[in-house]
Order: sequence, then structure tokens, then C-alpha cells
Amino acid sequence: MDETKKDRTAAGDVRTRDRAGTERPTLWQPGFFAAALAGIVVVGLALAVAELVSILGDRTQVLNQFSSPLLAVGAAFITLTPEWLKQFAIATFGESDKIALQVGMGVTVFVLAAVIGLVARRSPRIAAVMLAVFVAICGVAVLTRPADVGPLDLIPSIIGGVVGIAVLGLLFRRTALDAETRAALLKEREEQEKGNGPADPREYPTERRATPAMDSALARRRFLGLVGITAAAAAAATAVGRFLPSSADVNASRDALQVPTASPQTFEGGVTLDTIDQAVEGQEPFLTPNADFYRIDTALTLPNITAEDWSLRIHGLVDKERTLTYDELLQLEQVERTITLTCVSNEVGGSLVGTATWIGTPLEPLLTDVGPSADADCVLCTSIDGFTLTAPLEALTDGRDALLAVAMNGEILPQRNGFPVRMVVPGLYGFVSATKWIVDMKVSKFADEAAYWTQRGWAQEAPIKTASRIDVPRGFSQATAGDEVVIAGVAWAQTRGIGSVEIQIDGGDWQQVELSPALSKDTWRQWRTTWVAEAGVHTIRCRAYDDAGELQIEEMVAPIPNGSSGYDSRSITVA
Ligand SMILES: Nc1nc2c(c(=O)[nH]1)N[C@H]1C(S)=C(S)[C@@H](COP(=O)(O)O)O[C@H]1N2
Ligand SMILES: [Mo]
Repeated sequence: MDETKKDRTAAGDVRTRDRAGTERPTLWQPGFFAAALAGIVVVGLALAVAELVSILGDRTQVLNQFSSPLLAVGAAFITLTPEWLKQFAIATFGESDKIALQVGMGVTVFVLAAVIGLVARRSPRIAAVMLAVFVAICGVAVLTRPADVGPLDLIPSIIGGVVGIAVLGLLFRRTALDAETRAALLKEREEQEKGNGPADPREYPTERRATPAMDSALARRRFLGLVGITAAAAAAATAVGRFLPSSADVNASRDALQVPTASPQTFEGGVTLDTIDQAVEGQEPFLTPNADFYRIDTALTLPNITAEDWSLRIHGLVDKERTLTYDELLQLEQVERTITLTCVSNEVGGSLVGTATWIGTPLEPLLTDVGPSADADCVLCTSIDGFTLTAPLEALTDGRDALLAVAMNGEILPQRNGFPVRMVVPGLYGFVSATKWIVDMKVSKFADEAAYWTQRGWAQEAPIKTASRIDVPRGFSQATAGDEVVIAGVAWAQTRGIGSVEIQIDGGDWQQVELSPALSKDTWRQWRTTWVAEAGVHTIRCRAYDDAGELQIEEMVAPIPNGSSGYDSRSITVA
């Protein structure tokens, strides 16, 4: 008899009080860590299954990419983040802001899953409800994507949720014996202890076959076995999902491509790309290397789309719509253009601006060819991940070098900058023009469309404001009296060109500085001057005029809604 009791204890039997307050033994229950682990494994499986279904749906074009609950929740999280916090995150973490978000989301889901496991130990039903609520939140996140999501896109979340709840039930069922069964088992045990029951437990009716002790041991083994199987299934689902449209495929697709030959840009006054760079020490080069080019987008993970899978549909208010594959795009005229790109979120003095030599197809003939209707005034551009922007139709057809770019600085477009195809439009901030991973262009009317950022209070039309930046000296630098201090920077006013740049020391007279040659009106110009340092703390400011003699705006204005303005300034301490 004592043996039986010991066995039972070893198997993890615990005593609980029922509603009436009577203490009675129950069958084996998972411990704290086992239950938490089970919760994590169950939620892991649910998400992995949902992810796999979503990936399959996305691959077969049945579902939207945002049918992935993880992606939708992540994107919703970015959307719900207040503007100031977003600006702060970009300013603080730079490009690590995505990693910070992923880690934060991961930790949150992990903790939530562990809690579901712990709750399931007491009440599998409440745990199932919690899991259902989690699935419902994912569902809301999916449905509120600005992309074209429909009810079908809820399928991955629902399948994941059903699988999760089913496995949760399987795992914790044994610990939720109803009162009657439990009483019957207890009675059997008592009989056995008195020596009245059959000696061999196998002689009990099938459903009552085990003694409580055996049942505990079995329950434990079964529980741990199921946790193992669930974990393995989650890992397998994840592996299959990863294998499908992987970034490895994208890399292979990129590697197999060659930068198309393109008609080079001609520059006035004998200026060439080889001689244009006049950066002083400590200053960024004229052409921003791809690795240093700023990256701004709403994509939590880089969209994986190969050149082979890519196509672009041009439709809407047009005479005849058109769909282009990557190969067909390459058959069109390719031009090489050096263009300075600017993000509307760039603060005065900020670094969300860069210049690259792009190769791509001019958009104007393509758009003229489909025959936009007379009342169309915009093009709604959508990327493979559902990001949207509205670009003014006029800016794409007024003769400027608006491109569908496939290469950047002599390299096939990097994935982070929009591989396989992105837009580049001189003179417009990126959020109203530079669609990366573009797959759809709908000729339309501004009045009928709501794009991602314009829905969030940013401007509908956003031409780039004339701006200038001091690169050297760096902030709060020091010099010795009598030194010749080099002051240098850049200035840009895409489509208008930079006419002149001036600096001012301590509120004195504005003085013109030396400018690098103008490569074109669509690129920035480097500028520099020297100044003989005098003892004291000094403030240097700069300002630029565009080619028409228009001075940049002095008033300090935040980026929202249509770009920052104000003069950049630096402090320098001269000893
Ligand atoms: N698909 C997609 N394209 C996008 C964005 C985005 O969030 N998603 N952001 C735009 C913004 S705000 C800018 S400034 C440019 C930045 O391009 P880059 O990352 O290559 O520098 O991309 C634009 N194109
Ligand atoms: Mo931007």
C-alpha cells in the first residue's frame, strides 16, 4: 500500500481542494515550467501553422501577404505607434528599430504563451478562450491592413487557432477529469489499497484500467510526449515555410541577373561622374554607396519576391491596361540617371538623403502608352507587401526622369532598396513616389484614393524643399585659434537645382561658399569654404538658394506633413 502512495508521489501527483473545500488527490498535473513550456509550444505551433498557410496562400496568389498573423500584428503595431515615438525610434535605433520591434513582439508573444500554458493547468477552457482572443486580435490586425485584404485572409489565423486549441485540449485534458471520473478512480484506489480490487490493473474495464498511480505516470509521459511532438511539428512547419519563398531565393534571383546596359546620362559643362566628387575629409562621398544608403519603409521583414515571380500591372483609368514581367520590362528602353533621393522624415541636418546612379525604364512612355483618362490626376502605387502611395500623374509624365529602376550604383537593386523593381522620381519625397517592391500601378484620382501615409496625416503632394546641410565640422567640435577650419556640406533642390550656398558665423554677414559643379538639377551639390578660427564658442549656419534664386525656408518646421525646413547649424569651440 505504501508502495502505491510513493509511486503516486513520484509520478507528480498533487493534492487540490475541490469546490466544497475537501482535499483530494487529482491525477498528475504538469508543473509550473512544464505547463509554461506547453503553452509556448502550443502557441508556437499555432503561429507556425498560420504562417505556413499564409505563405502557401501568398505564393499561390489566393491570399494577401498580410494574411500572416505575425506580419499583420507587427504592421499594426507600427501603425499604432504614435508619430513622435516612430520619429524617436528612427532617430534612436536607426535601422535597428526593426530588430527592436521584433524582439519586443517576440518577448510579448512568449510571455503570453507561457501564461496560456499556466492557465491551462487550472482551466483548459479559460486557456482556450485566451488563445481564441489572441487569434481574434490577429484577425483584426489582418483585416485592418491598408492592403487589399478580404475575409479569406483570415484563414491562416483561423486554422492556426483551431490547431492550437485542439492541441491545448489534448495536452491538458487528463488534468481536467470530471468529478465523477475522479471519484470513481479514487474509489478504485481505495479498494485496491484494501486489497479488494483485481491484483492486475489490466483486469479493470478498459476506460478504468489504470490505477491512479499508473495513470499519473502515463499522463506525465503522454503530456511530455505530446509537447515534444508539438514542438517538432512547429519546427517542421516553420522550416517548410522558410524554405518556400526564402530570401535565399531572392539572393539567387539577384545573383543570376546582370545589370542591363543603359544609355548613359549626358551632363552639361564637361562634368562627369568620375570627377564630380569633391568631398573633403570627413564628408560623405557624392555618390552614396549602396551599403550606406538610408533605408526607410514599413516592411517588418524584407518582402521576398524574385525577378521570375515579379510582374507589374498598370491599370485603372486607362484605355488599355498592361501587365509587364521582369523580362518584358528589360526589353524596354533602359536609361542611367543619377538622382538624389530624400525622405520626408529627414530632419534639418539629417542623413535620410542619398544620391545614387539608377538604371531603369522611363515611366513616361509607359504611362502615355496605356492612355490615362483626362480626369486622372494620380497613380496609386502598391508594393508586394501592401504599402501604398499616391504619386501625382503629372510628375510621372512631365519630362523629368521618373523611372522604374532595376539597378543602383552599378549593382542589381538591393533587396532592401526594392528588388526587383522600384520607382525613383526626382523632386518628390520618397513617401509619394519611390515605391519599392512595386507590383501595381493604378491610374486614378486623388479624391478616390487613400494611401498609407496620406491616411496618417502626411501631405498628398510633397515636392522636395530646398535644403542644405553642414557635414564638417561635426557637431561640437574643437579647434585652435588661428586654424584654418574647413566647413563643408551638401545642398539639394531636386528638379530646380542648387544656385548658391551661404554660411554665416555667429549671426554675422552671409558669405557665399564654393560649390562643386552641378551634375544635374536632380542631384545635390557639395559645398565648402575655410574659416580662420577665432577664440570662443561659435555657431555656423548655412542656407541654400535654388537655381531660380529662391532661398530655402528659414522657419524651423517638423517633417510632418510635407518635410522639414530651417537652417542647419553647428557649434564649434575654439581655444
Ligand atoms: N514598399 C515600400 N516602398 C517605399 C516605402 C515603404 O514603406 N514601402 N517607403 C518610402 C519612403 S518613405 C522612402 S523615403 C523611400 C526610401 O527608399 P530607400 O529605403 O531605398 O532609401 O522608399 C519609399 N518606398
Ligand atoms: Mo520617406
